[in-house]
Amino acid sequence: MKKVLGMFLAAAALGTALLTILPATQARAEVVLSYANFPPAITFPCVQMERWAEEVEKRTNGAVVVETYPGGTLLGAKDMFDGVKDGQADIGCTSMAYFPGAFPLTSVLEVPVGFSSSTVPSLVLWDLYEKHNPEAFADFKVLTMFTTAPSNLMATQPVRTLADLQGLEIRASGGASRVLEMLGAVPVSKPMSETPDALQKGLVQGLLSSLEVLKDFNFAETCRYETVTNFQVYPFAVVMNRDVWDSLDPEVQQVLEELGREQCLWTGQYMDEHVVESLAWSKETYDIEVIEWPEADMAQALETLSPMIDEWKAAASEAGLDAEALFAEMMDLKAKYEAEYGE
Ligand code: DTR
Repeated sequence: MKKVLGMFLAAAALGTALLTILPATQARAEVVLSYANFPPAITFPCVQMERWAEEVEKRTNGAVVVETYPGGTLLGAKDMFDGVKDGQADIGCTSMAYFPGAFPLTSVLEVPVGFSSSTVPSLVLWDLYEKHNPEAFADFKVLTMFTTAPSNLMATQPVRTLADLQGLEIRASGGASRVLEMLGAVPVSKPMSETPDALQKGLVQGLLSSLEVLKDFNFAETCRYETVTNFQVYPFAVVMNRDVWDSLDPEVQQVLEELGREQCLWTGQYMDEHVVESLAWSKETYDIEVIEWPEADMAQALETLSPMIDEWKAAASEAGLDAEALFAEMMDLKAKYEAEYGE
């Protein structure tokens, strides 16, 4: 990070008069922040990154410039936390689901409890984070959090019943891998960035994820059969190196603080709209088939998965958390936001 001058508010007050006197480069009192992301630029974690970068530049009147590195060009999914901690990037974005066991509190979002959007679980996650300030993030400044939309099955062959799922090799991560295992499939755990290759090589017959990837990764071409399961969501965190945060001017810090929840909501809403768009595009482009399981199969699947709640509680208790209270809090927040957003 390069920090030259922190008086962006003063610069803003001088406004266009200053800009007309100074050449553009001199008018930009700059802090340059590097922001690493793992999947391709077109995908939602990077779309939200660009939006955040733009907002920060705008709201600091150009005093802070964010250089974005999508596609793992600076850090990959699994190197993200270590890389940001070590200062290889100032900011990084990844899914906590790629780090099983590392985030005992926020992994509650990986339990399938029937979320039906990205907006609601994103807000639930942010509230839980803000209230409990989990120890797992002590080395970082958390800039925002959000989740995907619920996970559905995208497969190269139709999965019309629970029985059809038995023995299928399906790519997932974290809680989603556990879902597959419990339902009799064979989970192949990989971050999203390694999925196109796995599908292409036939190492897996599908994936369990949110449906916007049908379009963004062109998975609809290989996975023509989508089974609606609305299983768990994947929680994401955007973290900043602590020393970098401490070095920022209070005015800049305030801008970033104010963006935390707003960015979470923006991303949830973007994701929800994009899932709808992705399904329509996939239908039109590849004539995909959207499959719903018979009610009895869905009920059986949820029943089979119910021990995941206890598994999460046991792991969270072991980590010293009040698991019962946290789980209840998540469900209360879910109900509150579902009412607020009409779900
Ligand atoms: N569902 C998670 C996270 C995820 C969903 N969409 C994208 C796009 C790009 C990267 C990650 C994700 C997953 O399957 O990994």
